[in-house]
Amino acid sequence: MKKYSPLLLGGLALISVFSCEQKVETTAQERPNIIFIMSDDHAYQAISAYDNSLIETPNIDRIAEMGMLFTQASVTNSICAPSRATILTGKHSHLNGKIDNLTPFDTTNVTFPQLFQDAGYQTAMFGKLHFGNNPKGFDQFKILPGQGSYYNPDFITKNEGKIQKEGYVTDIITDMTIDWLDTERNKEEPFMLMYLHKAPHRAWLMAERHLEEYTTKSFPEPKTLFDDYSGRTAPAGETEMNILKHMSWSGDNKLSAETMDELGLPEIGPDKARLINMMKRFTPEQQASFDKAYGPINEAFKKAYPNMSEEETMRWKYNRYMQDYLGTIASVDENVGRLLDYLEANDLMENTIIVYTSDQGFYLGEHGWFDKRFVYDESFKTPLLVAWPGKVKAGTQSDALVQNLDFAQTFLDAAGIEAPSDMQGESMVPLLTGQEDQWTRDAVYYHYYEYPAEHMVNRHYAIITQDYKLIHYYYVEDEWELIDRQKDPLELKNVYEDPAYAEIRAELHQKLDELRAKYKDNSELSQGFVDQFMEKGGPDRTYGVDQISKEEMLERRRKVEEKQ
Ligand code: SGN
Ligand code: CA
Repeated sequence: MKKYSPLLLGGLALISVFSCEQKVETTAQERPNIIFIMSDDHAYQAISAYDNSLIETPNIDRIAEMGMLFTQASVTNSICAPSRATILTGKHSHLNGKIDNLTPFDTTNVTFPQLFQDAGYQTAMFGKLHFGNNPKGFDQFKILPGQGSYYNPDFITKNEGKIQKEGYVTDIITDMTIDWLDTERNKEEPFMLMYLHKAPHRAWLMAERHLEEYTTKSFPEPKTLFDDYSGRTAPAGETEMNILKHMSWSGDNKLSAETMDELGLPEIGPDKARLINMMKRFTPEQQASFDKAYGPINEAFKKAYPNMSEEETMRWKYNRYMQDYLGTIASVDENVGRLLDYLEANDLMENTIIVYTSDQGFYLGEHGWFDKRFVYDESFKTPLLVAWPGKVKAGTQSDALVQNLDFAQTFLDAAGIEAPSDMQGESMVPLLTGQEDQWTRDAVYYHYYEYPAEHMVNRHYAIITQDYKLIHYYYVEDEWELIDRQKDPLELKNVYEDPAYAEIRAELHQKLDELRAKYKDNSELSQGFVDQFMEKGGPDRTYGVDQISKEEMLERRRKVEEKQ
């Protein structure tokens, strides 16, 4: 018989006591700290706790090892600032008003950090917010202006105005975060800390120390890299995020203007300017590191390109993309490790909820794409790993349909702070503490608005259950899609018109109507936003890389209106 040490038995007893705990009781003294770690555009396919075929992320994985991994976490609107607004307000985009990256955040919204501050928590935010205005409810913040820069970035700070820091953004944000924990906060009081990375956002500039390793690696391709979009309605094929057609040669794939000229490569968007602008921020040393890594890539491509087929070019661009994208994640993982080490060394693990997530998922070549926006899994879903030692059982997994909409109420619940009644999410605390039976949600709602705009992903809303997605593309299309998530996990086939699905289709339509009513979304509100979009365009504006004129856009819109 195996012998267990008294220490291990003690540990097991503790785990079982915690796992059958009925309710999370929080008193003033034991109010948990919260560390919300969020990166920007981090696909779950690039976290080894989910899938290790692309990269090992041992430090991010530590959070899942200590706690719970969510396999069906998703966002309500797969784009940066709207996701952040939903996280902070606990409301869908149409109610908090931040439907896209273009409209400013309405600062009269109540956000959960304000409620934490009012309740006596210390609050701080470091990194990317992307709101165009400063966050409310923070004792301290140092945020990147807009998208921010990878190298030698500027920060907008609460107390020192605008500052510039030399170095790599992921390292700097971590230094600021650890510094606040170590020297600035009052160690007697609980805290709520938001640690928000810019990486791995486009255009994927990795830290100098990762260049050599990552620019020479090869990565496996997804099954749908050469998707021809034939199984779905028009929007999938009309979008401008195909790696072959829309990923820029210079800004994204790091070919120089000289290489492009020599090969006669046509610019995709403001192509050459992208790389030139990014490099303007480099110190001479940083520039030299980049030249050393990307010089040979340019030379090899110059030789190979004249004999490359379209298929080979797609493969080359995909691998180049993965090298840079994953290279930036290497630094996120290292820095998350630094923070976790700090927490361990300073007895901060015990009463702290640690969340790792992303503002949305990302396509890593699935459907031939980069970017996000669609409700298809890789961008609709987002990574979510939660540790709360003592409260969340280590190494557990949940397949519940949780969303970024739920964070505000989850944190408020865990801290024993009352949530405003108009927040629309649900607390995940029962799921985290082993009371799944209290979680009854069987469907979530999605609504994406940013169109016409970069990448040209049409507006759509959807209901998503464990088994199906029912999607409505509206505005310049009027198309329905039904995806069978169990039979068609790669999401290649629209079965909306298939008679075998007539019953489920009717059921989902009804459920979708109910969800739209529950969350108070209605076409009138969306219509107002649509009109604002068109007004912003101006008479001569064209949209997207493929240059669709405003007239053409209005014509598409008119056709849909006529049909209705
Ligand atoms: C930039 C990127 C886009 C990206 C948006 C939104 N273009 O505009 O590819 O979709 O941000 O991203 S870039 O050429 O400037 O890199 S988000 O994460 O902020 O929503
Ligand atoms: Ca993002």
